[in-house]
Amino acid sequence: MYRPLGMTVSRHIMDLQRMHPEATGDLSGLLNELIVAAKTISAEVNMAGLADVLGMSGKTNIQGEEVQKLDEFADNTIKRRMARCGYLCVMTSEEEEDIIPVREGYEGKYTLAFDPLDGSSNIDVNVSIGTIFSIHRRKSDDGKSPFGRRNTDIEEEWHPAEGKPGSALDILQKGCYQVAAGYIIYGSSTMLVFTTGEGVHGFTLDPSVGEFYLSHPEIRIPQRSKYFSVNEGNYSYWNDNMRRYINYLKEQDKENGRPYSSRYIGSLVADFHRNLITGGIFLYPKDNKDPAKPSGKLRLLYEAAPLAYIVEQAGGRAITGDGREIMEIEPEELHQRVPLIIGSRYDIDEAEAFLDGRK
Ligand code: P6P
Repeated sequence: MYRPLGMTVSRHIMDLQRMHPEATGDLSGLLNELIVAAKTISAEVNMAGLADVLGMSGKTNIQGEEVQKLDEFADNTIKRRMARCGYLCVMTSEEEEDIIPVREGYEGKYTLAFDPLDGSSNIDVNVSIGTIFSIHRRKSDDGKSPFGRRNTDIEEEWHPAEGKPGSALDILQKGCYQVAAGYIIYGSSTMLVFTTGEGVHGFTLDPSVGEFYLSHPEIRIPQRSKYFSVNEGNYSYWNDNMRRYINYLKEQDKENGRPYSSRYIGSLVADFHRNLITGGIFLYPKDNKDPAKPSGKLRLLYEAAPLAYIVEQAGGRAITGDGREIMEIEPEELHQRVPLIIGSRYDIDEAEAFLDGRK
């Protein structure tokens, strides 16, 4: 499909919809509502240094983390706007313990999982942060996911329980059943990057117009990289295979493109976005640093699964490092954590060989 630069994201979404005559326009409406929420958050984030929104809110979230005022603002902005958009049957937020119901009488056929402001510990030091979202179709009355195959782009004959509130069961679906996933990165510019299963496209916000314009059509992650992103401060908590892999990347072997360079911001969306554009491998493996988090720090529904969908659509790969593809994990609870190793396919394959003990 021809995508001229200067194309707005709204036009891009409508063009995608036109490619599916059976589409009802609900997904387009849902994405456009999310985009309005993103613009609202972007304006607040960019004012953070000036307005009295810096610092802590004095509350803690389900993860036991201090909730920053901007976290709260972002969470509320998305919740309030999406609760009555009419396209969702249920939502869940990384900041909230339980599912978030939609307004009665406004129930629709999709579900939304979101991390309203990931990397919030970086807010006060002006490091890029981001919003991550993941969209599924609700399960049908018989409790089955509507599609049996990955990244379906065909609306099969299916009758959702229209008009009924959704439940956690509608949320707890494999990443491969996602209908759309994306993130907004609030950095030197605000960018929206998302997929609906037909490639990955990036849009940059022109704040003077309030429009997202296509700036990165058909994003493809380089198959091999020269960057690795990991918090080496956790080295002593990793297993031997993980240590061997990172040591291997740092060895001098110019013929085989090593040593790699280390790039780690400590803000997942920023680290992921850089790797998506330049190539790279990001690792947040399981470690024995915190007995309460044996599977690492990152969450499946709000971080790993949406970014896995994006990276696979861009030609990359996402695994746990203990034999599982992120997109195939059956979620068991809303705030489930998983190890995340994601990025350029060659590097993920090589990391997997070390972590399996095969290399
Ligand atoms: P660490 C930010 O708090 C976050 O959730 C992700 O954005 C980031 O990738 C990770 O934690 C950083 O964790 O343990 O390296 O500080």
